[in-house]
Amino acid sequence: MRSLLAIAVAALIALPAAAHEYTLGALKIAHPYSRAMPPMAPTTGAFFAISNNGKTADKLLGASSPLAASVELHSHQNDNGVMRMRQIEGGIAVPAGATVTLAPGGLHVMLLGVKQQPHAGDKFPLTLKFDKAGEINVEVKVEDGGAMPMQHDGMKMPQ
Ligand SMILES: [Cu+2]
Repeated sequence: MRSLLAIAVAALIALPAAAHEYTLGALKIAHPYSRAMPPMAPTTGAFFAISNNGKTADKLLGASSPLAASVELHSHQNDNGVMRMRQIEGGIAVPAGATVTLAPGGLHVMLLGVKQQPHAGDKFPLTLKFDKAGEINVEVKVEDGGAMPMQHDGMKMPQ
């Protein structure tokens, strides 16, 4: 009993230390994370915030990861009450002085054809490609987020 409690407390202490960030030119990429998914799920999402501290607008053009066959930039749109994911054409704009947040239910990086679902506590590499700032490799931390399955191509989100 006592040891179980100790493990639980240790897990709680370990979680908040997860914040991590990266700098690429005028861009700051804060806390890339993902949510643990069921083992057989073919997709997962990656989320982070991009701050542009420069004087020129930039754009997230795309991403890649050895974890997935392909990676797309997606948005969620409310289409007559049904949340649908759409691929964003032309990239995600990051205006000068702005912070753009990718989060579950909104803008996200979608990993398709995931070779092996990572578990909570795992990390996986993700390369982000920006129009002006170039490329950066970040580590995505997988969190236990009560995994809401991310569905694709106009499928209904479970309510
Ligand atoms: Cu998506």
